[in-house]
Formats: sequence, structure tokens, C-alpha cells
Amino acid sequence: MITMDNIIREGNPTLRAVAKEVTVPLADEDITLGTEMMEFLHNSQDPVKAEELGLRGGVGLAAPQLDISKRIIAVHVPSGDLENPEPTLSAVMYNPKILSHSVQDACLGEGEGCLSVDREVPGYVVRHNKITLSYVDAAGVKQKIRLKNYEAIVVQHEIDHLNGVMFYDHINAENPYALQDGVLVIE
Ligand code: FHF
Ligand code: ZN
Repeated sequence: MITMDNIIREGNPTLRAVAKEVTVPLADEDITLGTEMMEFLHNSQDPVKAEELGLRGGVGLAAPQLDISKRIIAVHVPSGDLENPEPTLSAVMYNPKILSHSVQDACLGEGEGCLSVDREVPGYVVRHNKITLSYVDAAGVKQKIRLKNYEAIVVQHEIDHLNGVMFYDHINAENPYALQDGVLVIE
């Protein structure tokens, strides 16, 4: 089981490395890792399990955060709507790739945090508002999807980890809350 003890923190060089693509068909080891990464996200969002295990709630996890430099991410975005409890996005993605993106940019009004960063870093993290993404799913099938708004932001945060990029690399150092015209602020 993955816990916070398995998550490396900033300063570890693996977080600054470019991760390697996984082979397809997927190796059993990579399928198992993906399953465990998704289980971590589930546990971290379950108030009882998160308390028991001392987990920070997470909507995404990238293999390099486990000191495994492979292009594997898991994302699990809860709906937040009691009428419609299905997660808005839940997937393990192997070799995810942004094929194209909107001209429009977006950021989270609350800024971002990271399981590998044990401090608050204020400021807007400006990303693409919409992305078209390809990836290989847990069944080894190639997928192509379009994402926008919050789901697109989460996936970009995770893909950044595969490229050695941290969320605060995107924050304007002089004025963390400076925004170019037309950037969508997601509340
Ligand atoms: C998180 N937590 O998941 C943040 C961190 C924008 O690489 O967003 O470092 F648990 C992955 C509902 C809404 C339930 C939000 C991407 C952030 C990715 C993990 N929590 C949440 C929730 C959350 C990081 N990460 C603050 C831990
Ligand atoms: Zn992160």
C-alpha cells in the first residue's frame, strides 16, 4: 500500500528528471503500480482511511513522486455533487501526451499544492484551459480524450511531474497573482 512515506519531496532529483515511457503491451509491474497509485488516491479522499493512514487528500499522483521515473499518472477527480456522485475523471494513464491545446489559458483561483511540497506556495499557476490527450489505459488500450477546466489542470500538473516540472515553476516570481488578459480563473 502506498502511504505518504513512499512520496518523495522537493529536493529529490527524481522530481527534476524526465521520466521514461513505459513499454506497450504494459508490463504486469506497471499495471500493478497504476492500480496501487489509484488506490492511494481513493484512500486519500476517504476521510476515515486518510485519517488512519495520515494521508493528504489528492486528486492526482505521478510515478516520479514515488521515486519511479516512468511516464505513469493516476487521476481521480470527485464530482462534489451528491446528486451525481460519479467522479468527473478517474483513470490511470500510461505515456500520456498532450496532442493539442486551446489558446485560452486557465488557472485555479486557489492556486495549487503538491504532495511532494510541504509548504504553501501562493500564486496563480497558469495552464492551458483545454487539452486533447492521448494515453494508454490500464487495459492497454490507446485512448484519446478532450479535457477542460479543472480536469485539464489536474492532468497538466501530473504530466509536468513526468517532465521534471513543479507547479511553482509556472508562478510569476515578481507578482504571483499577475494575470495576462483573458486567463480563465477557475473557482
Ligand atoms: C493534489 N490536493 O491532489 C492536491 C495537493 C491541481 O502530483 O487537490 O501533487 F483531495 C500530484 C477534492 C479536491 C479532493 C482537491 C493538481 C493537484 C495535485 C497531488 N486535493 C488536492 C481533494 C483535493 C495534487 N499531486 C494539495 C495535495
Ligand atoms: Zn504534484
